[in-house]
Amino acid sequence: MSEEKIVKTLCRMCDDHCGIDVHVKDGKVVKIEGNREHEWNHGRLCIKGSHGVEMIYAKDRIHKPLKKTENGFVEISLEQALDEICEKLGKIRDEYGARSIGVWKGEATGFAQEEELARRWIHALGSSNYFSNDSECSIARLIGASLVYGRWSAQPNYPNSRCIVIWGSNPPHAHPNMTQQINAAREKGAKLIVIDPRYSAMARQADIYVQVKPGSDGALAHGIARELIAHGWIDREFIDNYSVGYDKYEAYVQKFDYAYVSGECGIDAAALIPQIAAELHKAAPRVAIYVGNGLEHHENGINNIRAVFCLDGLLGSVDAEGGNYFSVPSGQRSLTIYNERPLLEQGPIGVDKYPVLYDYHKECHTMTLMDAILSGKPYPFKALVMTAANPVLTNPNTPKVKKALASLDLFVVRDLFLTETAQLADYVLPAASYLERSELHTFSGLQKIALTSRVLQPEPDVQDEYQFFHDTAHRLGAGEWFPWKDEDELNEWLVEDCAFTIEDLKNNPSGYHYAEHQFQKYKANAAAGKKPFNTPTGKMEFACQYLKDLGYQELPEYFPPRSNASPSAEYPFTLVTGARKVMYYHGRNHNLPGLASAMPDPEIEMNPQDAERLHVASGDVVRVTSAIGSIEIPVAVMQEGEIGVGVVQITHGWKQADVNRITHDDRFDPISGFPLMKAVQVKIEKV
Ligand SMILES: Nc1nc2c(c(=O)[nH]1)N[C@H]1C(S)=C(S)[C@@H](COP(=O)(O)OP(=O)(O)OC[C@H]3O[C@@H](n4cnc5c(=O)[nH]c(N)nc54)[C@H](O)[C@@H]3O)O[C@H]1N2
Ligand SMILES: Nc1nc2c(c(=O)[nH]1)N[C@H]1C(S)=C(S)[C@@H](COP(=O)(O)OP(=O)(O)OC[C@H]3O[C@@H](n4cnc5c(=O)[nH]c(N)nc54)[C@H](O)[C@@H]3O)O[C@H]1N2
Ligand code: SF4
Ligand SMILES: [Mo]
Repeated sequence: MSEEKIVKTLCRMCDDHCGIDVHVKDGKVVKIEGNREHEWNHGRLCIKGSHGVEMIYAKDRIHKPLKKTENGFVEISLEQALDEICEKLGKIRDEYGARSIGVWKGEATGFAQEEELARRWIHALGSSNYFSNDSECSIARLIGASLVYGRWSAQPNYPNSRCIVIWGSNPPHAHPNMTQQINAAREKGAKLIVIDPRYSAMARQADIYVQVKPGSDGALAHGIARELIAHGWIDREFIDNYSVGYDKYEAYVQKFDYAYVSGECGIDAAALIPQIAAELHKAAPRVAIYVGNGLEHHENGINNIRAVFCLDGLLGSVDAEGGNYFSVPSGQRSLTIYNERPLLEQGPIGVDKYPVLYDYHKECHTMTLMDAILSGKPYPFKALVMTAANPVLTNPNTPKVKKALASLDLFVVRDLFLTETAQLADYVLPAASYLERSELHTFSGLQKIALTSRVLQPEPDVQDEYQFFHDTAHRLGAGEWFPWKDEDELNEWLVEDCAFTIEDLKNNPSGYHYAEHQFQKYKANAAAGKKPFNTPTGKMEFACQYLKDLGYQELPEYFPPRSNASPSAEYPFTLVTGARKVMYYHGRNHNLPGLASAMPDPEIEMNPQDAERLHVASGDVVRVTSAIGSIEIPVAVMQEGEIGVGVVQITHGWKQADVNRITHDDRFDPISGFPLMKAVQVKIEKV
């Protein structure tokens, strides 16, 4: 019997990346605890983090490559699987061209080097068709921030904030460490404003809670802007020197008086807006506004998000201490090869419909892909390699997703489990979990970087992301792009231009602090003769010529959501989907009893007045129908005020009541291409 040892690394049961102490005995993980020395989580873990052990050793984990035959899946060797997959990919490439092949990265491996590896791989093979969960995850708000102030990922600087606005996000369920930072700031006196159609866990702690109708956030943002402007509570110095389009914007927001905002948002704007504006003014520029998924999954998503980010400009909180901070990058090298091989001439799927998504994120559009597979237009799309995703449960219009993926000539899925999506694959490859890989992670808000430890060696047929892309690229004649022997060599290369080394990272398993915070860098940029902001004009853009040139609105114009503009007699309820539950992660963890036992059944959250009208009580089953389809699901009647009248909520990821069977893959935000998932018009009947 060997001694129990502790290996410090990061949790990746969610994207929060908490510092963890992994207890290992006789080559097995026996326990996962929080790392108390880690500045991010200070030893805290959520329920998913400690259950990492259960996932790693789950009974249904796949250990061998699976090949689909007439008699179902059979186990084959890794060598055979890779040889056969590459032979088929090669043939498809010869027959239909490289662009008939694509790669798709899901949420489970992260947004840094694993994402870039997938991008590199597909471009190395000569195709530009890179897809990911990002077509419906957080990218809309990042594009929104980029359009307004040229910054991909602004980080609310909560520790120094005096007023925090959580807009369409529920950190206690979705972002545990952000919640701790918010709590700490509140202990120092910061005010909290929460804007959400549900009285969420975060809303319960708010000084001001605004129960908006889904999709009406742009109207509220403009109403707040109008109030700030009317009082002169705006940062004139910032606006005059560092922004464009202010006058047009000021004229536009005048329409958003209390009456209009009250009608659109379903709130008492005359009471709430003066309160909100006064709090923002008292705290400015130390106002940290965080936008979540709640604003993204709408047909008017980007413009509503732009409307919110314009408030940062009015308040001068852009890149300010306690405001929305632009963190300093670590200098890590990029793996993408867009400069070397742009491949734009190939017509990446969806680029014609959603040029902004491609321009800002080089992302093809997953929902357009389903149509392309099924129709063969604009060109035949035949083979897809997918890693760390489960779109059968996570993309809208499940029946179409299944039909499309099942009709591919070659579909390869890398996962830990035989998911609903993997079941459609021709080959399923067992993937290394986060404890079986080593990769870099940047905590941008803290300006720290860490190298994760390969706590366990993967089993012989289980590959990490790099090894898979390396081995297949070499078989397909693209080995020159994957010269590194393994992940460790790759990690060395990634930090070669940095002011620190891999040794520094190994010596600092709780994170290496690579830079001090620098606020309001636009001033230093201007003084040095550089563009203050990374936008086309170099300024913060209340009005955006780039969007105008593409035929979109120059100003962040508000368009009422369909549920306001054209209420439907047939589908009278507004369905919000995807509100996070602590124990689940999209389609994940439903197979882990330790987590699933905490919430075994799906539910539709409903206001008591609606429940009474429908003659249903908690536990009764209802049929929920949209223009796309129907599902049946038990009711959970909320307390009065916990959710608006006429609004219902269903969390995605449940195969027995998969809400994405009824979400739309035909209604999108025209700028980002994000699907309508948060104001779906539905009817509800008792079963
Ligand atoms: N436990 C757990 N944590 C997760 C995830 C998970 O699946 N499980 N997923 C992770 C991922 S990939 C992401 S992108 C993040 C998302 O993180 P968040 O954006 O924080 O997601 P939610 O917790 O669903 O919070 C969204 C909130 O928006 C509200 N909302 C819905 N529609 C509207 C609207 O029209 N206007 C406004 N103002 N609010 C609205 C919902 O009621 C909900 O409370 O969470 C991450 N964290
Ligand atoms: N209706 C509705 N639908 C939504 C949303 C919503 O709010 N409403 N939210 C959307 C959002 S924000 C997102 S991000 C997407 C997420 O969409 P997906 O990325 O498709 O979601 P997951 O279910 O998390 O799929 C991750 C898969 O990776 C596997 N996995 C776990 N660890 C590893 C690993 O280390 N390596 C590999 N290779 N695989 C691993 C898991 O078993 C799981 O099957 O869902 C979207 N879908
Ligand atoms: S919040 Fe939970 S799941 Fe996410 S990294 Fe931390 S411990 Fe892991
Ligand atoms: Mo996401």
